[in-house]
Amino acid sequence: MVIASVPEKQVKIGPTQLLINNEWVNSVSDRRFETINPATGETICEVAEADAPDVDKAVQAARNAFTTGEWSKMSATRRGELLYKLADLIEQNIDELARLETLDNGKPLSDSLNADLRLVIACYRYYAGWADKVQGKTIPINGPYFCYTRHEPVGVVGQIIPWNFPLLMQAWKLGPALATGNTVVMKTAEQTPLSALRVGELIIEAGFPPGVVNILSGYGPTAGAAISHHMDIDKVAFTGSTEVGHLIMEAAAKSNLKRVTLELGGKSPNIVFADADMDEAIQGAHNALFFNQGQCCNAGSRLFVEEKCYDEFVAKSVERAKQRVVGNPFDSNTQQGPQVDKDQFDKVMSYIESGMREGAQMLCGGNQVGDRGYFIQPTVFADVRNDMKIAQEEIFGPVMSIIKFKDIDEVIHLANTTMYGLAAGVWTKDITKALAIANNVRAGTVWVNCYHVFDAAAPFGGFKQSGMGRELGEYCLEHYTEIKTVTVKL
Ligand code: TXE
Repeated sequence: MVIASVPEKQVKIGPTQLLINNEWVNSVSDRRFETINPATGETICEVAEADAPDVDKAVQAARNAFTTGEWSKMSATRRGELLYKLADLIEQNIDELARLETLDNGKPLSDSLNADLRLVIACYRYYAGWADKVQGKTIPINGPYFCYTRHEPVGVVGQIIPWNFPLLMQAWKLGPALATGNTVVMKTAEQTPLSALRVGELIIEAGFPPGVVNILSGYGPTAGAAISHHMDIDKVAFTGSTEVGHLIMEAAAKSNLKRVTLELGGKSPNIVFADADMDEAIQGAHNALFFNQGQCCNAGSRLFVEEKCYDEFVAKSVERAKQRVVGNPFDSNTQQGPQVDKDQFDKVMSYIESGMREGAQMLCGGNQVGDRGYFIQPTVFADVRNDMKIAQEEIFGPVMSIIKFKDIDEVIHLANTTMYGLAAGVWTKDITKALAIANNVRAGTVWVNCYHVFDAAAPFGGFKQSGMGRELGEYCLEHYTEIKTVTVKL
């Protein structure tokens, strides 16, 4: 493990104000807050801080665009063209956006470029293609009537996104909302406001009319809560913690019954049988947990390993974790950057202490790397029990928890003993075992002999307290449309 020094890189900082009605404005209060480089702990710049009055302004702009503006009159084909244009502009600025993402979030530049940005561009293109293919049905009802359905946009959509994949979460939310004709008030995460604002500039450049996309930087309990409680927002789409997911639903229930979709936390089982290709399973389990500094809602954070291969698997996984290159996210050989902020760093360190207290065996890692920024050593715990805190709560950091199991019935039971149900993985050469896991584990996604495979066309979302509704794919469109039944007497 190597920690390089963290030289400051020249990264072009884009806009720092709020985007409302295609104009860059200060917040009503004129307040600003700092965004921090997690690799150094130093301030990058200040951005305008939105609160309830700014949300009101943005909602008004979005409502106007929805009901009376150019957007409501625009053809579906043209909406699709604008999304294609946005994807092209992002592609033309891919290096700049990747650098900005790495600066604000801390993820390795190679990941920003090759994972996040590639998926962002593909997502906008995928939904651009859907824009003129969302259609209703004709229904043969009884009597002298002609009956058909229209799939209409829900209206003004509030979107609240997290910091772990800032640009990708923006794309997952904007793509389907805009393809189906909604207008948007988006609040980005307070840790990572910069890249989404730069995309705001590209949205204007692409030619989206005023008010269609409004982007606010700000905090959750203020600007975020103003969105979830707003009486003139028709739907809220949220990605973040399960705790806040509960608050969002409560706010929707107490305000105007706005539609709610939630993509929340996870504690996903990743199951390795002794008949798996061991090298692939070890590398796959390593990526499943450590990718993105462990800050993935779908991380393979409960690693179940069959008794027969347990000792070999643990020893090799520890060796693999020790080789992981932690350091300056702008270095091309870096595999792991810092955690996103001090709060997340402290949270992860407290789970490491909890694992040791509860008697799990820490085989490597456990400490901070270097003395500035929020870097944590890749950490592996073995002999974890499924009822320990580190196996039940979302750590969201580079901490692998390995649990031994005897047979398939036991592992299915253990895998389902969690309040979450976001994703799962299974590694085996036996198709019967693989499908038994796929059918019986209660999770929205199951990966067989792979992990973290995402595609804009494949739906993603959670069972149980991991969320409601699905993002991506055709399935997502239904959450952004209302169905209207029209009956005509003949
Ligand atoms: O999440 P929050 P935090 C999990 C992960 C992480 C933990 C806490 O375990 O360690 O959550 O992270 C906005 N009303 N995930 O504190 O607070 C907030 O401003 C409306 C999993 O960052 O849920 C941000 O924009 N909005 C996850 C967004 O919610 C509110 C990704 C997420 O922040 C709000 C991130 C409120 N009252 C964290 N309070 C995933 N599913 O991928 C906060 N927000």
